[in-house]
Amino acid sequence: MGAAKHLAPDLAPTSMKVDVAIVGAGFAGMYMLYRARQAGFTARVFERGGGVGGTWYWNRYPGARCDVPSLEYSYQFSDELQQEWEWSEKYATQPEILRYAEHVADRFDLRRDISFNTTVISLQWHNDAWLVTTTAANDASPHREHTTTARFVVLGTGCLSSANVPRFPDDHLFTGGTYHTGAWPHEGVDFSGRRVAVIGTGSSGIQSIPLIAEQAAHLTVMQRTPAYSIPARNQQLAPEYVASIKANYAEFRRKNSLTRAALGGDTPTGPHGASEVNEVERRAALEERWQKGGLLFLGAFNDALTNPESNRLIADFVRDKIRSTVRNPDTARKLTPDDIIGCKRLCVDTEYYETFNRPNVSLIDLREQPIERFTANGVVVRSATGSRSSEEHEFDAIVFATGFDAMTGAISKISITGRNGTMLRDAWSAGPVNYLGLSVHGFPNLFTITGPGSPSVLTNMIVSIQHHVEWIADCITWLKDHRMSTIEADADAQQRWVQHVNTVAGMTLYQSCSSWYLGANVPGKPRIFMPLPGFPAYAQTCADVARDGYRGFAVSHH
Ligand code: NA7
Repeated sequence: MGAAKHLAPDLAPTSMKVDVAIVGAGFAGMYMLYRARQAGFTARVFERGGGVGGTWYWNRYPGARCDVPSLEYSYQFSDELQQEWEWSEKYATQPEILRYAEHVADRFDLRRDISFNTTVISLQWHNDAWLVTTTAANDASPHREHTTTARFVVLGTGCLSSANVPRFPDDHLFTGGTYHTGAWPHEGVDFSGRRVAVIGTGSSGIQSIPLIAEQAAHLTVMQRTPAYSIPARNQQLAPEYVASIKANYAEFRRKNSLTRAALGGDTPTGPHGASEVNEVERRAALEERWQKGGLLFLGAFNDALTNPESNRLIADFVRDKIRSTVRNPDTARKLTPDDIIGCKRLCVDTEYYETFNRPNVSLIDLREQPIERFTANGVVVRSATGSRSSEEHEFDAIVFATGFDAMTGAISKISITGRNGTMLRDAWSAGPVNYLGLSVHGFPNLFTITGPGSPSVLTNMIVSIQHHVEWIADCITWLKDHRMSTIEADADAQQRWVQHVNTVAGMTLYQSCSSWYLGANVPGKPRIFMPLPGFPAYAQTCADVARDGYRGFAVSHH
């Protein structure tokens, strides 16, 4: 206080006190606010963006759409909400999901406890509370910082919210427009008549490429690794189907949450391994899933991600589909993946492979023709001929569909200092160690929603979010009821949990490729498999831990 008195009024920190500080107003932060209030806590949400929605606030690129069916990708905590909201399509578009998030914010009067355009820059554990330091983008002085004191901090920072923008030699020279799919201009981008490059062919590239191709004069796709993509078979939702789900929504949700990925309970994983059946049966099962469309394609057999031979048979089916769709054999060859299917997240598309049959679309395989440098007018890549020569491709705009510093990126942007001055970035220097994906030793009363070490991105995110928020709300209520002041993961329990996640991931084929699940897409990031496969077993463990008086946690009295 003494020091603050002498600062110019503009620089004086302002102070607020709440029970729970929540970082992020995406689906996680919004529901955490709702539950904290319901449990009688005061809470404040800090959100970098100008509105609610998180991922769906930022990812406004053409074609942005959820790859989990709308009737599942929605909250289930309020029956009135799930009954009254009308989804229009099997897979909702980004604008529709954003409208839903805004509807939830209004319906439950959430906005009054959310500070928008506000970035959390540091969290410091001090005198048994967290000091939350924030800056607000719309303050008169950009240096003005605010401090909030909170007993608990919940990070709802999102798994895919920190953009990965790779650097290339001379990239500052390019004079055309550059865009990252995860930070798309709100006013949209008109590509009509323009020569456009898209770098990256993960989900964001695969969703945007067909739509950009329809608009642009020419589209050049720059691909480092070909992805496996399954047709979405998106469609308007039939009112009778919606009515049949809504008539028994609770049962629909229950069935979904009993599956490994907490989705698709109506389309259970097949009872056999892909190598246990003959070729005719295998092709029939895969064709049926291909026609149905979507992520559940991989569930045709029960060993897609555990048996390399089965995985190869399934991958061969998709490789054949690519070759029979793409007319130019050289383009088809470049688009055909040769690694484990499902190792990187499967993509879901509408007319992706077909787009390469358009005369205004070309493909550069960056493994054969790496990017050498940017110029004022475009990008120089090595020539296809195999000689040492280079070729320049001119563009008016370059789209980076290059993904995210996943799962830990947004957390590591905040300077977090726990007990005894321990920095989270030091505790996580060899990878994001934690207990249950919810708590880190040395960081009392700090929770992560869908943190590394929990099923998160391997599941329907909203189910995982809802599960974590409810667990955290129950935990802090229990602390209050038992007059406890702090809770923190034990070092031993954390160690065992990290081993458990490694063991479970090690039983799968997930570790065989350079995916963002492993942190392998960001240069210098420690490689550790971050999500934990298997939602039902995980949810059971979390319930058991709570029932046993928060086994594996240290709790302290007032
Ligand atoms: P992804 O899935 O991480 O895809 C990023 C793409 O960008 C992928 O094809 C990468 O190739 C490519 N990439 C990344 N860095 C580079 C560099 N330096 N040069 C060339 N190409 C590069 O991100 P998305 O946004 O598409 O999807 C993220 C998730 O959102 C998705 O899984 C869904 O859950 C929704 P790579 O494969 O690394 O060789």
